[in-house]
Amino acid sequence: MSSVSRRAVALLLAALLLGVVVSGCGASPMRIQITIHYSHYDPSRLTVPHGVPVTFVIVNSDPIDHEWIVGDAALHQRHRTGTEPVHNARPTEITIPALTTRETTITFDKPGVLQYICHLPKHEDYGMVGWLTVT
Ligand SMILES: [Cu+2]
Repeated sequence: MSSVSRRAVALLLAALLLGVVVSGCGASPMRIQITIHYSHYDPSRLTVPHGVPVTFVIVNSDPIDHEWIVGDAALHQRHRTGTEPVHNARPTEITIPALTTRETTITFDKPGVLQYICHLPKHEDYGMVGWLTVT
């Protein structure tokens, strides 16, 4: 092999490696685990970037069902007065049955401060509230 073609092969390999790295980033969203224990979220404060998919892995370690509903103040006000009894249709509104784990992937379109709250009766009053800062 001439030195020119060897250099061409090296460049090609470098490009392939770079391609793998770049597509690898796109294929696996950022993952954040939130554990629910004694009707509280841990962590209860999170910061995520806007414009990229973020997968939330929500582990319910309690023997009762919970919700994880993320949004702004207006959304939470609607949920306080009641929407659906079980949430599965939107990535931002998840019901996590007792002792199960649910995953949801969300791309936040703009920076802001949101909250995640469980709107089952009395859970918010008990402290089932978290803050999500989107940067
Ligand atoms: Cu709850």
